[in-house]
Amino acid sequence: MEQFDAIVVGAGFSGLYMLHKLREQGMSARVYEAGDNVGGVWYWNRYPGAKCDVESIYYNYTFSDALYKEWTWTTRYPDQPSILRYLNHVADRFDLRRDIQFRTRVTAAHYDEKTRAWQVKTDDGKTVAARYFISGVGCLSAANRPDIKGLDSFRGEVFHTGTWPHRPVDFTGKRVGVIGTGSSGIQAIPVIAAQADQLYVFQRTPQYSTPAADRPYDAEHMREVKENLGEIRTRIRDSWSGVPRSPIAMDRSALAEPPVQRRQTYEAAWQHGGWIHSSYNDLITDAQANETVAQFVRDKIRSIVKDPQVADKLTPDYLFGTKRPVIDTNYFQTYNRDNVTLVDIRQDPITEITPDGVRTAGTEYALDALVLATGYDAITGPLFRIDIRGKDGMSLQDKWAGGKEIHTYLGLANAGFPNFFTITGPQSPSVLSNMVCSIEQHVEWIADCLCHLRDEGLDTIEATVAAEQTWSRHCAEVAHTTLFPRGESWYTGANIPGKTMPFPIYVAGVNVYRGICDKVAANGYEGFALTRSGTAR
Ligand code: N01
Repeated sequence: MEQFDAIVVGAGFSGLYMLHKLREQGMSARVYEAGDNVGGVWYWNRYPGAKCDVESIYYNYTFSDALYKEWTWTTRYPDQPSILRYLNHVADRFDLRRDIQFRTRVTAAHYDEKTRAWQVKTDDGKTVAARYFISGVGCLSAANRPDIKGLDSFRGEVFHTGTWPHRPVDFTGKRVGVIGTGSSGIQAIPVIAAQADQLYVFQRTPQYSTPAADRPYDAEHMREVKENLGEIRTRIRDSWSGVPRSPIAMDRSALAEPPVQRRQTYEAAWQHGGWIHSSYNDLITDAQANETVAQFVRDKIRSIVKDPQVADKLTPDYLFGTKRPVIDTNYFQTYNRDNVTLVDIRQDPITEITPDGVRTAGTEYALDALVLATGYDAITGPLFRIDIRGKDGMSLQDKWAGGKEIHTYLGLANAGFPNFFTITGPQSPSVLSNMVCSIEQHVEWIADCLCHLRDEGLDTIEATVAAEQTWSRHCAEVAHTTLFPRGESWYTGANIPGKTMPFPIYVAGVNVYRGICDKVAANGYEGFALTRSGTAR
């Protein structure tokens, strides 16, 4: 059986950097990647209009000055092709491909207590052994294909935004249906509408969305940015979300300002583009403050969408930001087009998909193509696709009661699963942060930890049950100081029938979180049991 120091799953932002760090430390590693190239979610998410909603200059690695200087982003928000080009460049620049096995899915990883190694099985029928098993599967890589009666009977083409084909898809002259109005649907809908003959949008829940105001970066700005990586890195790391916040009013409560001034603030943020919820410091902690921004966006929707009945259907009534907010390019304007129809499936539910289209309780919509923008079995989904078993054959799925309970230490490690690390795992800042910032922090922490184990001649590291309980409790307590747990969203599995999980994200901020992780390491990996040749210390 082949043996490695570490096996890493996934060749996205996490897996690529993890491999680079392991190699730097002289460790042997193999990365398994299901796709036939690097990129992770950015390899699969090729749907029309796919873009990141974190600004380009922040949504990239900051570990290498040379890499940062040699890559030039051309627009404020990076589109999918640019991000994929960037990750391919990273893979080539650091010669990473030779340790990545593509077109291979990890199916199982079992910890063998006798050898203190992980046995990792892949779908090519092989098993390899490694001392460390590291997940870089991401939080949004298990596509949610909805269980709608008759879906397989549809005669036209069916696409999922998260597994878009690698060939060009042309909707010209076609009648297209889109199910789902999350980030993916909201990005794809305006682009598909401009191409298709007719577009029918099947909306279950309306969304708060604000303009991205994407624009080209000018050359002088990019020159300055490249010269100031040190400062940018510090600002990213010192921020709450891994994105330096806009300076607009964020040191104040929304309720501390008179309504006229508050609206001016929101208007300025709307015109500037991007995340409006950083306009004040309490929009996500105080329901009354939250209502001020929610109402502002509702008014905007009503002012953009000409048909008041359509505007009503597009207007959300829940707490702003508790479902992942979206930034868009001409989303609400798209409903003013003659070839776009909004179907509110809460009022007129989909009863089945027929060979010819979508049937709702009231109408039948004839379609040539159907786009499922129905999101993901998020956060636990990608991990549960692998049969991960720790000590005594305990599976991660059983340990977390299928996702109904989540217990981790720092979102990085699990009691009962020695030498297993989850990059951006549940109960870390993950999806409520700039993922690349959080990935870099986790990868660097793990790499330092593995060096420590090697230097000290230690075999295993395992979170203690007590540390895990304390962390999970702390995570929940912090979450409940915010409005996040009050929303119905994929954060808690509300989008998947039968799935409910406790709020799985650590929301004290990437700055606070980094400090905690660093302190744990500085205190000799407090909260972990470290063992050497059968002895615990
Ligand atoms: O998925 P979603 P997504 N019948 O879960 C609906 C990141 N991302 O792929 O809200 C009918 O948000 C569902 O309805 P409801 C980002 O973190 C980032 O759009 O559950 N409808 C919802 O409208 C994002 O949040 C970027 O009631 C069904 C939609 O489908 C995350 O990925 C771009 C249904 C799914 O929305 C996921 O976004 C893209 C059913 N059976 C994604 N099942 C950027 O960086 C689900 N829906 C910009």
